[in-house]
Amino acid sequence: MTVSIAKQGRVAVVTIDNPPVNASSQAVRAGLLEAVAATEVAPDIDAVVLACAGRTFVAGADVREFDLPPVEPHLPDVIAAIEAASKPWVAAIHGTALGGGLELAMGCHVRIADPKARMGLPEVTLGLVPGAGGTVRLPRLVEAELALTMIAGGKPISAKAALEAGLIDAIATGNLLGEAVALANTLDAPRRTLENAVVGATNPDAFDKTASGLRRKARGQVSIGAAIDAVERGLRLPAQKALAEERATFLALKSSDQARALRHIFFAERATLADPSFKQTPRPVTRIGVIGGGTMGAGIASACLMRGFHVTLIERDDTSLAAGTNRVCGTLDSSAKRGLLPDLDAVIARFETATDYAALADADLVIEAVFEDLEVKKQVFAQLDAVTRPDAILATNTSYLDVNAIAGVLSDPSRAIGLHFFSPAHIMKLLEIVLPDAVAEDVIATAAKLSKSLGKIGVLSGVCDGFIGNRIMSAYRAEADRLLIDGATPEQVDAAMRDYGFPMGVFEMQDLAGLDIAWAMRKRRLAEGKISGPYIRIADRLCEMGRFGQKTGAGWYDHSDKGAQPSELVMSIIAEERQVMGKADPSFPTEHVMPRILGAMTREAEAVLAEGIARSANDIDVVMVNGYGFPRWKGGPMLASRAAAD
Ligand code: 3H9
Repeated sequence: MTVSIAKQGRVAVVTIDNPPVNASSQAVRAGLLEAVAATEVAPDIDAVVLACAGRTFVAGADVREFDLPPVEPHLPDVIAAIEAASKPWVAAIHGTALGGGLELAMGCHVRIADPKARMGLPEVTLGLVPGAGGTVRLPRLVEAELALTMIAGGKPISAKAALEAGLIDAIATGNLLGEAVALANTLDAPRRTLENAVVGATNPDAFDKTASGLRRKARGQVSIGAAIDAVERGLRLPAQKALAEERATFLALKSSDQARALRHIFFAERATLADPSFKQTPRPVTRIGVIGGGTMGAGIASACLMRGFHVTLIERDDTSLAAGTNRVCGTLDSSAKRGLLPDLDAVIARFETATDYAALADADLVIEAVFEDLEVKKQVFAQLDAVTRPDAILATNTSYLDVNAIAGVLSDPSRAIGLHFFSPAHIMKLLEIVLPDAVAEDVIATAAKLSKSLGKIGVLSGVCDGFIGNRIMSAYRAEADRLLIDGATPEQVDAAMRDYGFPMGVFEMQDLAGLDIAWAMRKRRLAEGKISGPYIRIADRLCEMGRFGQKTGAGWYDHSDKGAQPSELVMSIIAEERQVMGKADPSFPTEHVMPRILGAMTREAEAVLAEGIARSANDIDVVMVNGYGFPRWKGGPMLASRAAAD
């Protein structure tokens, strides 16, 4: 039974059992409505506890139903029936009460939660606003600014924060269900959230500031603005009117392109490693070695430490080791200050450092993050071959180089794999898992499990120059250079990309990341004869002048305390290169920029797919959204190009 009723004394315990996350599907909604009817007329029942089986309270509406015609009963009606019940309902919350799940809990008359429970209204992340009363009931329980950050920011809060804010009434100290039943026994009458006055804003200026900050951050994502408007209506309008308007906004957004795109990414992210052929038993991993304490290595070490692994960081000498150790400790410290690491000492206790590879003798997995040079990486792997256990997995964090060549130096290449992290590695969600020809299946399974343990989204990629993401990025970067030759300016290209929804444009991105890395790559590819077609020298000329971007104060733009400014020098170099290439027209229609950038992206993505480097178009979308700033609400380049073709 999806919804069952049991009796504990004079309390009915209504349990939802709808794995995996107790989504409020049609069967759940119908079952709940029946439970309201049954408990209302049962003479031996005085109160009701609403609980969930399995790992969580209701984690929201069933997102899979959003592409189907709506089927009654609708969630707002179910919640209204619970709220109107004559007997008190107590929500017993464990795991995550999200979206429709939290709305259901707010329709109950009292809420008690497990100390580890989290609660939120993440509908904006799916291109929606809450559609079952969330924007009307939450401001009747908590202060307005908190309601705004939860609804328009989509941020869940802890049980402790929920108790302090007034969202829940109690935190269980032992058995959640037992304490919920005990609480239900003490209640005389329902306490209906909708009958509360709105709590209002403690600090109206802070509310306005948060709202305008969220609108700025939205960058074209419609649901965020709609959520702010809905909260403002929830605060201002009579409850029933605000409920009707919220529902209308929810239904309009549900069928919007942005919501469809966000659902596409939601499910695509969860399917990247679903291939059953990789479900071999993973090798156990507790001890991880990281070679290289630069930005990337230190980030990887921090990411592993923060997720409970024992880490040994290796550097070539004491000075570099001290610098790498400082980087790791700095990251851990700032994470602890933000409340992300409750026990910093325990994390530091799992951190060791050494200059001798012998310290890796008992490592289960070693990730190298040394200088991006094939010979250097091969040497590192040869040294690792000598000191590590024969079953230890050896991973390279290269972002472009040939993982087959690196694996080839091992006596057993089946234990080599690519783990391409994105910087900052302790924050960025994407992990490209690069599969060399000889890799063992249980090594792939181990990498897949590791990515989950690190809280990352792992995507499998074949070996090629740049794997899925960097290869596509190189293609649209080259197109951006062609746009300059055809008359566009860097500011024009960057502004068009920002307007489309990228956090920054391709030239701004290069200035942030440093132009030197791509320069080294281009030199290598030129030497290998891998660059075809007319070669545009603008970026090379900037690098030859030491203009490597923000870190040198100049790149595509001039950088100072005032921020990035267009550079006359760069414009004169562009003009010269235009002449070299026989193009003289220094103007370009802005509306042609994005179709050209997107066209280059999707052409390369199609090639990556056709060559079997990516396993699916969905994986490409996940990579570009999570690693390269492609606007999530456009669903990634493959979905966007399909939508443009329709
Ligand atoms: C909403 O509620 C609208 C209302 O306001 C109004 C209604 C009228 N539906 O993430 P996981 C599946 S909007 C369907 O790997 P975790 C997921 O696809 C909704 N399926 O687990 C996966 O399936 P599979 C607001 C869902 O432990 C499996 O469950 N709610 C849903 O890492 C496990 O998922 C949200 O936005 C769903 N709602 O994390 C919450 N949720 O195994 C969305 C999950 O076949 N969910 N699945 O690949 C989450 O944030 C996480 O899933 C959660 C668990 C934190 C709950």
